[in-house]
Amino acid sequence: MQGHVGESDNGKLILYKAWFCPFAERALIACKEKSIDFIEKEIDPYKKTEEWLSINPNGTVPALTQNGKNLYESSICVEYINDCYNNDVNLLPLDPYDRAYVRLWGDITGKKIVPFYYKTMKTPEEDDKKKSIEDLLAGIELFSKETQKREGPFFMGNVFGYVDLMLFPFVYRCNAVLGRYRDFKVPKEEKYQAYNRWYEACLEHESVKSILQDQEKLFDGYNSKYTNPRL
Ligand SMILES: N[C@@H](CCC(=O)N[C@@H](CS)C(=O)NCC(=O)O)C(=O)O
Repeated sequence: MQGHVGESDNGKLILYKAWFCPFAERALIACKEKSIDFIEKEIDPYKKTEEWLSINPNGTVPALTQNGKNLYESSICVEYINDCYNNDVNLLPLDPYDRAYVRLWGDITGKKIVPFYYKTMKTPEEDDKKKSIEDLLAGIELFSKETQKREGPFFMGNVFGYVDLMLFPFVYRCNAVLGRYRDFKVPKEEKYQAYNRWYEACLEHESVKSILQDQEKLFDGYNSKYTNPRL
């Protein structure tokens, strides 16, 4: 269900998102995984209205409201959604070590992959571009090596969860945007094998499929923002 800022929630969770935002997709996938009846509010996070800033003082999506209380930051929203709803589906493992381990890898991929997606997209210099693609691939290789430790196809094995949803929206954009904008491609080499298998499995996973943006639409969005696609 789509709604507008300020609409009453009747106890339902309201998720503020923007169609182009991979951080918001983390929370959106969590809602779908948990089969929640929630309200989606599409907003422009860059318009810092008083009303929007009263929900999230940082003015970033995702943010959520439930029963008049607000939360923001994608990882916090995901954990809240996981803790509040449907205990039959656990996005984070129940075992304390495993729970800490997935948080650790959410953090590692957030530092070793996510920033290099943005850097590769934004950098105009040829040398910097080459270096940031190398850094991005090094992060993906690290993730691949760790994923390979289990049977797969997902990060923790057979069950889709926290690390998968924290990372996938960004690497999907690596293909959609960097693939065309920066000639970026993850090679079909042994060291990326677990990653490539993981990517295909996520792409076919129901909750992910239900929220994926069209790659052309994403590319057009970024293309108009960074006007020369071949910089
Ligand atoms: N650390 C935040 C980052 C969220 C974020 O940067 N979202 C972008 C859209 S993709 C945004 O809302 N930008 C608005 C702004 O920076 O003013 C999170 O994990 O939720």
